[in-house]
Amino acid sequence: MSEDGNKIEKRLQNMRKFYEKTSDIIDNLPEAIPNKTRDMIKEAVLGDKDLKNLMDGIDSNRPPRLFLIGRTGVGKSSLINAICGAYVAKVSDTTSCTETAKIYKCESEGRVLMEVLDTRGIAETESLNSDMSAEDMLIDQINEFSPDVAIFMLNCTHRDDVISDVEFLKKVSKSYADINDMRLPVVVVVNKSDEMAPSRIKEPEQYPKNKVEKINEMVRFYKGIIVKNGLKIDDIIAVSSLIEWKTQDGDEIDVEEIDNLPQKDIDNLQIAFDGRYQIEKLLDILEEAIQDFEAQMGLRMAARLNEVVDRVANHLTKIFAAISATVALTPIPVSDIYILLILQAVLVALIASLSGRDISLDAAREFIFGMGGVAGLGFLFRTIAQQGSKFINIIWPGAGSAVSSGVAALGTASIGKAARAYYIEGHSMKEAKALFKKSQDERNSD
Ligand SMILES: Nc1nc2c(ncn2[C@@H]2O[C@H](COP(=O)(O)OP(=O)(O)OP(=O)(O)O)[C@@H](O)[C@H]2O)c(=O)[nH]1
Ligand SMILES: [Mg+2]
Repeated sequence: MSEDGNKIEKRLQNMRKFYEKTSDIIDNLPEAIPNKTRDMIKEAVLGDKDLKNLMDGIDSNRPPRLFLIGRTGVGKSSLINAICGAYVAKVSDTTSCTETAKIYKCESEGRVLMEVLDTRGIAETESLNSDMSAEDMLIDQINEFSPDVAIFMLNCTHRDDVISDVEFLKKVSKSYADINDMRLPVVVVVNKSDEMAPSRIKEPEQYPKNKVEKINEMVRFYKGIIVKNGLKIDDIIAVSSLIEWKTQDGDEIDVEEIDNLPQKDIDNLQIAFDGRYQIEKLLDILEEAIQDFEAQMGLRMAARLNEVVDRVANHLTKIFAAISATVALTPIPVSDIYILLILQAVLVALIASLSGRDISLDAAREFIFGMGGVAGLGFLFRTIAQQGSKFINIIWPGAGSAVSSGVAALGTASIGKAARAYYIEGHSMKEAKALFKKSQDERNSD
């Protein structure tokens, strides 16, 4: 398990190293590439804000500390899984465990993704414990935990009594502000949106209008009470944390049974049905609410780790397709096809770096020729550049004597997709080639 964790860490580090080297790599490209094009590549790759944020996050992040408050069964544990996109293991911290408040670390693939203080709220606390100081004890515990954000969870389908928790959160906020000299960010999450009628419709994209309206009405209802009672919140949002899980063998598993599975199966759980609604939007809200940069990055990494590599590969492909299009804006003569091939080779090398491999531009170029069924002969590359001719049609069908913007972009996008399939998803060369061809054909048939 921790080995996998290290592997991910290593891949991310590798990618970051490659990213940092991008500038040098571009400077060292063959002279045929005009300076203007070099600058364009640099600007597109290094100037991209999303990409830069991701890269920064790799190095400077810590697990965010979330303070969850909500009634039993409202879906606090499910929300953590929904945010992480994985079934996370809870590793209990022995320092602080009372009946109503638990602190634990959430781990996946050997990484601590976040730290959670999980409480059922003051109403349940009081019912369990008539001691008047229960509330103060809980507040002390919260301050000791020092959360980056508080998440107040409510149920979308029945109107809980929220006032006692609102009053409690006001006290927590006040004492947090006194101690930390800053406001405790509070985000209200109205969970189980999928259960709003018609509850049989669980696919978020298919929620009918009346369902969405009823969900929004519930949000307004809760917001009204919270605001009226004077609790300052950062935002309120309705979500569904619904995920159904299956084992690697494809067996669907009831959530209640998961903890009885062998650890190996738990580590390898996959999503059988994804009913998550507005979780991405919640993530944006949480990222905004959290003030500490490293915790913000930690949340981003926790939530998006599984998708990070894929997202970056997609992103790079888009960036390079756009550059190819710009390069070919004035249809480029066949002799300049060389520039496009180099651009694509850089893209392939970057994508390969995401898989943990360092490949040379030569190897990347061979991969590109492999897509066209051309043997990996180095001299062909130059021959193509010099002679144009029939080879061009293998890489950019219908290119003729010049490459248009659209054709260049498509060629690069298709190469990116194939490289992702081969280097990241571990498909065979043959499968990558089929994907490349399919991507090319889709456009040609438009
Ligand atoms: N349909 C639906 N079910 C959900 C959702 N979120 C959670 N559940 C289910 O609700 C039940 C309780 O969820 P948990 O995540 O365990 O709730 P909890 O708040 O952690 O509960 P405690 O740990 O007991 O305080 C489980 O059966 C979940 O599968 C949701 O958004 N939609
Ligand atoms: Mg729970």
